[in-house]
Amino acid sequence: MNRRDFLKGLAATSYVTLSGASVLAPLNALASTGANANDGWLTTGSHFGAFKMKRKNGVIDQVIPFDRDQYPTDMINGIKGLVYNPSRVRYPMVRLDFLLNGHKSDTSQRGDFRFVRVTWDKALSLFKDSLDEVQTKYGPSGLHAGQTGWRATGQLHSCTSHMQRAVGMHGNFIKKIGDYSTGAGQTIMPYVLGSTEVYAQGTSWPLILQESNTIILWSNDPYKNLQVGWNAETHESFAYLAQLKEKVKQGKIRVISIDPVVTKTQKYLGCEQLYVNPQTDVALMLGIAHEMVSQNLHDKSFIEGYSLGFDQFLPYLMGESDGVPKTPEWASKICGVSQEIIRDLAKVMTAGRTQIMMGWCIQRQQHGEQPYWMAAVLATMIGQIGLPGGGISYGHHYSGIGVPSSGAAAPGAFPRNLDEGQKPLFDNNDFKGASSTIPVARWIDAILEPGKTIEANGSKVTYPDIKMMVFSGNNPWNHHQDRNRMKRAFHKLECVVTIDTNWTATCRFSDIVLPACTTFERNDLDVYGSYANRGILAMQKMVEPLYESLSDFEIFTRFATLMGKGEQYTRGMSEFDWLKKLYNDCKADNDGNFAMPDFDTFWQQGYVHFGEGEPWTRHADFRDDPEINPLGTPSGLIEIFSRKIAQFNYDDCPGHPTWIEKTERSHGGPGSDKHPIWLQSCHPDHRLHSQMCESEQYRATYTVQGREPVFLNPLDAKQRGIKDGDIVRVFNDRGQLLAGAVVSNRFPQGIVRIQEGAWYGPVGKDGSKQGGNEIGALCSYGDPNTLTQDIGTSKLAQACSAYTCLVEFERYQGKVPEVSSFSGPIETLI
Ligand SMILES: Nc1nc2c(c(=O)[nH]1)N[C@H]1C(S)=C(S)[C@@H](COP(=O)(O)OP(=O)(O)OC[C@H]3O[C@@H](n4cnc5c(=O)[nH]c(N)nc54)[C@H](O)[C@@H]3O)O[C@H]1N2
Ligand SMILES: Nc1nc2c(c(=O)[nH]1)N[C@H]1C(S)=C(S)[C@@H](COP(=O)(O)OP(=O)(O)OC[C@H]3O[C@@H](n4cnc5c(=O)[nH]c(N)nc54)[C@H](O)[C@@H]3O)O[C@H]1N2
Ligand SMILES: [Mo]
Repeated sequence: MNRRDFLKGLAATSYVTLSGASVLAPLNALASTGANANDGWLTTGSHFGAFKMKRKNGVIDQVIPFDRDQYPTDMINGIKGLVYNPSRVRYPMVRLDFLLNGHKSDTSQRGDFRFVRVTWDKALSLFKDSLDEVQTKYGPSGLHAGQTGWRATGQLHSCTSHMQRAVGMHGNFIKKIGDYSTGAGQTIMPYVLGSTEVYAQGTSWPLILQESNTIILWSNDPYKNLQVGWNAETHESFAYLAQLKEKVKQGKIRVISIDPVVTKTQKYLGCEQLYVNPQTDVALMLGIAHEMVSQNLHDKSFIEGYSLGFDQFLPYLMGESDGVPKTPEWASKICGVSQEIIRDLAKVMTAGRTQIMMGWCIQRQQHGEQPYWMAAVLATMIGQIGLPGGGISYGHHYSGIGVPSSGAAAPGAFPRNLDEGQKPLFDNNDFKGASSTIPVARWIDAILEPGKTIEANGSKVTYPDIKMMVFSGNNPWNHHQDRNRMKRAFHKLECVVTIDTNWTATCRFSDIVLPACTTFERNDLDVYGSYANRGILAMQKMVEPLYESLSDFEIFTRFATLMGKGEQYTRGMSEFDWLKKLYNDCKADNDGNFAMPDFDTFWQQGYVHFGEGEPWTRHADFRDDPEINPLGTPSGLIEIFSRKIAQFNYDDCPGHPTWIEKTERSHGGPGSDKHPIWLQSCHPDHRLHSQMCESEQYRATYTVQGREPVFLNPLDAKQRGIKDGDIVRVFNDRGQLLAGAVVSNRFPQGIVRIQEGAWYGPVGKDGSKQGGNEIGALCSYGDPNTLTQDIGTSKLAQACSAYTCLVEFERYQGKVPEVSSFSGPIETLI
C-alpha cells in the first residue's frame, strides 16, 4: 500500500492512535451535541496553504486544497492530525512540585513530567500570582515574555500578540531582538546593501526566467522550503519552479546548487550539484573572487560607480595584507572544490546574466555574517545588481518571495502592545541597569550568567536576571540549541508558563500549562500569500475547541478580566466584532483600488481576490540612479568595506568579508579528530519546525522504528556496521539521541542530517519518561538540538549557530526505550 492509500484508509476509519488507544473518546460526545447543523464544506488556511474542509457529525472529515492552489503540499495529509492527536493539551495543568511549593519548588524536577490537572480559574490565578510575585520582588527585568515563533496563521488570533498584550497589561518585561531564521543575515546586510534583504520582496520570477543565463542556488532548497509560508501560502512559486525545470531541460538556464548535500530542489530541477565542505563557502567565494581579479573578469565600472571599499578589500584578497593570497589553490584545500571548478565558476558567473540566490542555512552558523557579505561582494564584482535576472537575492526560497505582489493593502492584526494611554498594573520601567532587549538566541546565556555584558552590533548588552518566562506561539525546547545547557538554565527559573495546543517539550519543562485550541477551532482571517498578497482568506471555524481548550483570545480575555482589565483588553469587542473591524479597515485602505464586498458576503464566499501583480526588479532604481535612490547604507553605496563595522573592532567580524576558522568543523577542521561528523539540522520536509510532528499518522509515513530519521552516507554507515532501518545513537560531549537510520547517497561522507522540529523526548538512565529531567538524558525520538552548540554567530549579530556542530554515531545496542515525546504528561493526583 503506498502512502496516499494508507492515509485514505485512515481517513475512512475512526481516529485511533497507532498503539490502538482511542484518542477521540471525548469527541464522540462533542459530535452528538448538535454540531451537525453546521456540517458541510468550509474554507480555511494555514502556513501549509489554504483548503476546504468538510465537517461531518461535528468532526473534520475531509481536507482538500483550495481551488486556487495548483501545487498543494503533501503536508495537507497531516492537517487533520493537528486537531486529533494524543499530544493535545486537554486541560490546564500545573507541575506537581510547583503546585505544592510555588516559587520555592524544586526546579530540578522540572522536566520529570509530573503534572496535576486544575481548573481554568485556578490556573489563571496561579499565573497572575506568579507575575505579581516577580514584578514585586524583581521588577520587569525578572520577566521574559518576549520570545516569538511560528504560532498559527490568522490576523486576529495570532497567539503571541494575545499573550504579550495581556502580560504587558500586567507589567513590563524583557524582549528580544532579531530572530532564529536570519539573525546574522538581517544584522550584516543593512551595513552592506542597506536593508535586511532577507525579508525584502525579490526580483519577480517571470523576469528571472526570461533573463537569467545562470542561477546559483547557494545553500538553498526552495522546492522543500516553499511548501510553507508565514501567512496562508499560495504555492504560486511552484509554477515558476516548474518553468525553471523546463528551461533547465532545454539547456536555456544553467542552475548550479552549491550545497554539501543533494537537495530536493536539485533532484526536482535536474540541475547541477556542486559539493562544498560544510561551513567553508567564504573560502570558495574568495577563491572565485581572486580568479575574477587575476583574469580581469570583474566589472570595474560597476564597482567604481556603485560600491565603496573594494580598495581596502583587495589587499586581503590578493594576500598583501596577511601574506595569504586567496587563490583557487588556497580555497580548494579548505572548501573541497577543485581549483578547476573554482576557476570555471569565475568565468561562468561573469559570462552571462547570473542570479545568485542565497538560502538562510549558511548564516545560521558561526560567522554566518561572512558568507552573506562575501556573496554581495561577488555579485558586485559581477556587476549585475539591479538588472532583471542578475545580481543577488536572499529570500527566493521563503513565503513566495519573487511572486509578483498584487499591491493591495493587507488586513491589520490584533494589537500586540497596549493601547495609547493604557498603563500596566505594575507601572515600572526600572530594569536595574540590565538591558530590556537581548539578542533572541542569547536568552539561555542570560539566565545562566545574569549581569554579564556582551557586545552586540556596536552596543553593549547587559544580561538581566531572569526569574520567570512565558511562552506562547513558540517552542523554545524545539528552537533553541543544546538541551542540557537549557536544563541547567531552567533550574534557575522560579516559574515557567506555556500556552500551547500540544504537549511540546516546552510544556514539559514548564510549571503552568494552558491549553489553547488550534487554528481550526476558531474564526479568523488571513492575507492569502505573505508577499503575493493575492487576496483575503476567511478562516472559518471547523469544530468547537476540543476538551477544555480555549482560543488564545478567550484565555487572555479571562486573564485580563482577572486584572480588572477585560474591557481594555478586548476594547469591548467580540471575535466577530474584531474580524469585521480588521476586514472593514482593510476595505477602507483598498478603497478605489481593489474592490472588496461587505463583510457578510466575504465571509459567505470565504475569499476575496485582489488579482495578479506586475513583475519587478530589485535594486533597479538604485542602479538607475544611485544618487537619487541611494541604498540605506551609511554611504548610500554597496559597502565592500564598512567603516562602521571596522570601528567596532571585533575579531570575529572585521571591516570586510573574511574567512575565519570555526570552533567546530568537519573535513579536517577543529574538533573533527574527536567527533568527525557534521550534523546539519535543516528545516523539515514534512513539518513546519515542531508543528505537525504531533500529527500521528502522518509522522508514521517518515519515521524509522518510530524515531526521527537520521540521514547517513552509505560508507559512513557501513564503517559503523549500520544498515538502513537500524536505530542509531548520535552523540557528542553535549548530548545524545536515538534516531532511525536512512542510508542515502544524497549525503556525502562525514555529513548527517536530522531535521529540526523533531520533538525532544528525553528518558532517564532507567529509560523512564519521568527521568527526562536528568542532565545528559537520552532523547528517545531524535531532536537534533540535543547536540547543537549554543554560541552567538559573532559579536556583531550574536545569532543562532546551530550548524556549527560535530557529532559521532554508532549502532545502538542497548535496550530501546519507548519514545517519550508524544504521550503527554504523567498525570498525578494530590
Ligand atoms: N537545530 C536547529 N534549530 C533551529 C533551526 C535550525 O535550522 N536548526 N531553525 C530555527 C528557526 S529558523 C526557527 S524559525 C525556529 C522555529 O522555532 P519555533 O517558531 O519556536 O517553532 P514552532 O515549532 O513553529 O513553534 C510554534 C509553537 O506554537 C504552537 N502553536 C501553534 N498554534 C498555536 C496557537 O494557536 N496558540 C498557541 N498558544 N500556540 C500555538 C505550536 O504548537 C508550537 O509549539 O527554530 C530555530 N531552531
Ligand atoms: N518545509 C518547510 N519549509 C520551511 C520551514 C519548515 O520548517 N519546513 N521553515 C521556514 C523557515 S522558518 C525558515 S527560517 C526557512 C529556512 O530556510 P533555509 O535556512 O534556507 O533552509 P534549510 O533547509 O535549513 O537549508 C537550506 C540548505 O542549506 C544547505 N547548507 C547548510 N549548511 C551549508 C553550508 O555550510 N554551505 C552550503 N553551501 N550549504 C549549506 C543545506 O544542506 C540545505 O540544503 O525555511 C522555511 N521553510
Ligand atoms: Mo525560521
